[in-house]
Parts: sequence; structure tokens; C-alpha cells
Amino acid sequence: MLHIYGSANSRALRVLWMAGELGLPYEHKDWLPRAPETRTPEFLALNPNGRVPVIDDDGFVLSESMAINFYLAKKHGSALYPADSRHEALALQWSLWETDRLDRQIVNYVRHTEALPEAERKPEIAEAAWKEVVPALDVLETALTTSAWLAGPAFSVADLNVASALYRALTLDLGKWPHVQAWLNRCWERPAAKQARAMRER
Ligand SMILES: N[C@@H](CCC(=O)N[C@@H](CS)C(=O)NCC(=O)O)C(=O)O
Repeated sequence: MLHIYGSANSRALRVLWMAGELGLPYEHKDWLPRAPETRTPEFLALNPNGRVPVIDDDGFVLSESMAINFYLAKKHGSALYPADSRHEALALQWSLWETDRLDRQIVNYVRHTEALPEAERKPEIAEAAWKEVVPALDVLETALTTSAWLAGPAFSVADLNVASALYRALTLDLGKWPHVQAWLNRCWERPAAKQARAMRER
């Protein structure tokens, strides 16, 4: 049995989206980041970083959302895992790129402009984050100008990983990046994406 640790209100959102795409049954430990359950010796044995998401798949324990999605897509022989080794490498490239260039930056920007209570927002954090988000979105825009998807001819784990990490961008004005906007909409219109989003926004 697959166990998914982590609330949809965390980076576990990506894993819940992937599980939906694959139609996998799973037991969900719906725990928020830093919840007391993630500070127990049992949880720290699964992930010494104390972070979600983590999966336990019949005793195989894995953390890091991007890696989890590669594992699940490959294990279940999904078309979301690119068959061509170049497309597979591109999927890795984009997932690692997102983790480096956008993942924390977009969260910091949105938290410090709209998500946190006003008194806790720090404009300097938002400004520094935006300075990194803009060139990253420019890079994504260029890539999506010549290709509808990030790694090959169809929606794949690459698109899921990057688009799910851009959940926070769904509320931003992306007018300057029309191809990113159209691609993000295509990704988030998928039934499994809508289902994961509903889990987060319920
Ligand atoms: N690179 C990791 C990041 C995991 C991560 O930072 N998780 C956050 C929630 S989105 C967390 O559990 N934070 C708890 C903490 O900082 O102690 C991944 O993609 O899985």
C-alpha cells in the first residue's frame, strides 16, 4: 500500500496530483508542514529532514517531491514518464531547474505580497524573490514558445512537476508570459490537477 505523508497545502500537492494521474489508491497522512506528527521519532525515521512530502510504498521510503513523482510515474509504466532518454533527461532538467530557480522564490513572493497577514509581510523578501522569479519565468516563456510541453511531445512528469510548483502563480498576473499562462492553464485543467487543487482549497 502506498502511504503519502503531507497535506495538499504543502509540496505534497505535486505527489497527490501525480497519484491522481496514475489512479493510485493510497492512504493519506494529511499533515501540515511542521505539524507535531512530523516531529515524532517515527516520522523523522522516514525523513530526517522533518519535511513533507514523504512516501512509504510497501516499505520503500522516499522524500523529495520531484523524485517521488519520477518514481511513481516510472514504477507504474505511465506515459507521463518519457520513454525517450532525451525526453527523460529534459524532464529531469526542468524539475531540477524549477527546484533551483523558482520553488522557494515563488512561495516567498506570494507569501510576502498576499498570503501572510499584512503585519508579517516583508517587502524586501518579496522584492528579492521577484527579482529571481522574473528571469525564471522569462526562461520558461522562451521554452514554451517553441514547444507546447517541457519534455517531448506530450504532457509529462516535467510539466506536472513544474506546473504544480507554480500553484502559487495561479493568482498572479502572468500577462507578460502568455505561453507560460496558456501552458499553466492546460496543465491545471487536467482532472487530476483539479482534484488535487480541490484538496488544497477545501
Ligand atoms: N525539496 C523538498 C522540500 C520539502 C519542503 O520544504 N517541505 C515543506 C512543506 S512544503 C516542509 O515540510 N517544511 C517543514 C519545515 O520546514 O520544517 C521537496 O520538494 O519535497
